Amino acid sequence: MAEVTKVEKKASAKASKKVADPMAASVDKATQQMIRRAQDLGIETCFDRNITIKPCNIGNQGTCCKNCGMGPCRLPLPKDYDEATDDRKGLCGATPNTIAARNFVRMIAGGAAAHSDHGRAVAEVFLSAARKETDAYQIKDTRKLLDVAPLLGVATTVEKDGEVLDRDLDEIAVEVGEKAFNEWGKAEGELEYLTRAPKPRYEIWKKQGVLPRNIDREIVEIMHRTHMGVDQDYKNLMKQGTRAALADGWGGSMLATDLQDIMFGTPFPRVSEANLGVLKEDHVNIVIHGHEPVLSEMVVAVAQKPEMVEYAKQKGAKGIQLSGICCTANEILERHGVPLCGTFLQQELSIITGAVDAMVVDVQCIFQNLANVAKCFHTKLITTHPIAKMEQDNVLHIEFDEHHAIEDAERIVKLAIDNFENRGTEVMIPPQKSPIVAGFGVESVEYHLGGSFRGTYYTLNDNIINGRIRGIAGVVGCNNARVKHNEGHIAVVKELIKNDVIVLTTGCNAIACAMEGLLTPESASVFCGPGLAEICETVGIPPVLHLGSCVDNSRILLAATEVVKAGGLGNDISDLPVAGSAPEWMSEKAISIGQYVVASGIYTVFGAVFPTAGAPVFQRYLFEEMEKIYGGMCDFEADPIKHAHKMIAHIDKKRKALGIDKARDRVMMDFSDRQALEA
Ligand code: CUV
Ligand code: SF4
Repeated sequence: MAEVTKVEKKASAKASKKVADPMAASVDKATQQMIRRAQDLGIETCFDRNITIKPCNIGNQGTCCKNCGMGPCRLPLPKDYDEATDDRKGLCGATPNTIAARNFVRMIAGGAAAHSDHGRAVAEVFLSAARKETDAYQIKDTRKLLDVAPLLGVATTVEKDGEVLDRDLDEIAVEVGEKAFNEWGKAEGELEYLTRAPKPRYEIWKKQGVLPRNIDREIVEIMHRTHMGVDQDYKNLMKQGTRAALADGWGGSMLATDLQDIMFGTPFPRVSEANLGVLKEDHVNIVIHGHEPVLSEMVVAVAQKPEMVEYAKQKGAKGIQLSGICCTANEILERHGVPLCGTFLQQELSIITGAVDAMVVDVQCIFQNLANVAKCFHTKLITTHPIAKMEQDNVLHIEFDEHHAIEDAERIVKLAIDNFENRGTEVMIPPQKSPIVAGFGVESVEYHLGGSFRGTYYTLNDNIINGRIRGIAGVVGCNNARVKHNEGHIAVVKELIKNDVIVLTTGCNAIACAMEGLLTPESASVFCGPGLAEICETVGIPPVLHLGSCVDNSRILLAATEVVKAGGLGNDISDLPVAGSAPEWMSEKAISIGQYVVASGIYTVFGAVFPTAGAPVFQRYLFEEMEKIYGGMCDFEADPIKHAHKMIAHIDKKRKALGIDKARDRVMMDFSDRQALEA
C-alpha cells in the first residue's frame, strides 16, 4: 500500500512538471524503469517531449505545402468537409491532393535515398575489398558471390579452348562490385534486379512505366517533379513515387543486403538476448547505433581481439560487452549474435543506465538529444560518418574510413575501455532481457521449411495449402514516440500468430518481438494457433522469424518470390495469402518500404498515423485504387487487434481466390476433434 502511495505522489509531482507517465509510455518494464530514472535525475527524454511538444495538426494531415517562398500554404481538412464542394487551394492553386501527394512522394525520396545511399557506401567498400585495396574487408561468402554474379550479368565461367572453366573468384568479385556500383547512376537500361521478381510482376511494372532506370535518377526526379509548379496530378506523382520506391526495395536495399552478405557472411539462425538487461555492470559497455554494418563489423572484430579484452581487464573490467540499437543492432545480431540493447525509443534510455562507456553512431534514426543525455553521464558519444555529425561540443567525431578501418575501430574501442574507470557510482541496469533466436534469411527459411531434397519452399507452400499455416505476414518498421512503445508491435504480431499466420520481421519490430520473447521456438506452444504451433514445434523454429534490418526487407520480397516459384499458390506475389504491416512506423524509410511492398503486390497496413488524412481523394487512391493497379494497397488502422484482423481478412480473401479456404476449415475441424478427444 505504502508503495502505491509513493508512486502516486511521484506521479502527481511529475504531472505538474509535465513529464511522461512511464506506464503509459511503454509496455516494457525496463523502459518504464529507465523513463522513471531519467525523470528522477531531471534528464529529459523523448517520452517527456511527447508531452511537451505536440505535432502540427495540419502537417500531420499531409496538407501543408512549403515547397516555395510564397507559402507555407496550409490546407487542413474542414470540419464540414464535402468532397463535391471542396475548393481548398494554395496560393498557386495547388489542391490538397497535389500537396499531400508531393509530400508523400518526397517522403519516399527521403527513405529511398537513405536506404540506397547506405547501399552505395557498402558497394564502395565492397569494390575496394574486391580490388584488395583494404585488408580490413574480405569477400567472405563466395557461395553467395556466385549466386549474385549472374543476377548482375557477371559470368562465373569462361570458355578456354572449347572447355568451360570456373572464373577466378577475385575477378568475379571486382566485376560484381563494378556492376553493382553502376546501378546507382547508369545511363541506360533499367535496374538488373527487377527481373528477380516473378514475371507477371515485372510485366505490371513495365506496363505502368515504373521500371526504375537507375537508383539516383528516380530520387532526383521526385525532387524535380515536386518542385513548385511541376507535376500537379497526384496519380502521376505516385507513379514516380512508386518508381523510386521500387528502386529502393529491388535496388538499393537489395544490393545492400546482398553485398553485405557476401562481405560479412549470409546470416544463419543463432542464439542471443535482447533488452537493456544485456548491458553488464562489470564490463566495458559499447553500444552501437545506426544502420550501416561497415563500421560495426570492424568494432565487433576489434572488441573480440584478445589484446583488447586483456586491455579491458587491465582497466578493471571483466571484459567488453557489445550491444546494439536500431538496425545496426540487427545487422551484427544476425551475423555475430551480438545482443540487442533496445529499440529506436530506448536509445536515450541506454545511456540513462549510467553503464554505457561509449555509444558509437553512424547514420539514420539517431536522436540529437543523445548528446544532451550523454553530457549528464561519463558516456562518450562518438559520431563516425562524414555525413552525420552533431553540433553539441561533447560529441567526439572519429571519422571512419575503410582504408584504415581497423585502426579507427581500435581507437573507438580503446576510448571506451579508457572511459570505464570514469563511471559514476550511480549505475542502474534493468534486469530485463529475453533469450532469442535470430538471423533467418531466404536461404535458412528454405533450409528449415524447404523440401528435404527439393531444397525449395515446397514444404512451406504445402503447409499453407493444407491450411496449417494460414498465411505469411511481414511485420516491420520503427517505434513512434506518439504511441505506446512496443504495444502495437507486440499486439499485432501476437494476434497474427494466434491465428496461424507466420510472421517475418525486421527493424524495430524485430527488436520489440525479441524483447517480448517471441523469437524463441518455445513461444510457439504459448502464443500460436494449433496449425502454426505444430509446424514450429516439428521444425524447431520460432513463429516469428527475424530476417534482419530494414534494408533486409528485400529478403521478404525474395522470400515471397520463392513462395511463388515453389508453386501451388498462384503466379504472382499478389496471389499469395500474404500481408504487410508497420504498426509503429515513423521514418520516411518506412513510407518507401510501404510503397515498394504495395507495388510488389502486398496489402500493407500502417499503424500510428498516416500522412494523407487531409486529402481524402488522394488517400482513397492509395487505399483502394492502388489495388486495381498493383494487386496491393496501403491501409491504416491504429487499433492493433483490428489492424491484425484486416491483414487476416486479406489473407483469407487470397486463400479463397486460390480455392484453398476449405483445406483450412478441415485442419481446424481435425484440431477441435482432437481437442474433444483429449478432453
Ligand atoms: Ni531502418 S525500424 S527506427 S532502426 S528505420 Fe530506424 Fe531500422 Fe525504423 Fe528502427
Ligand atoms: Fe503554396 Fe503553391 Fe508555394 Fe506550395 S508551391 S507553398 S501551395 S504557393
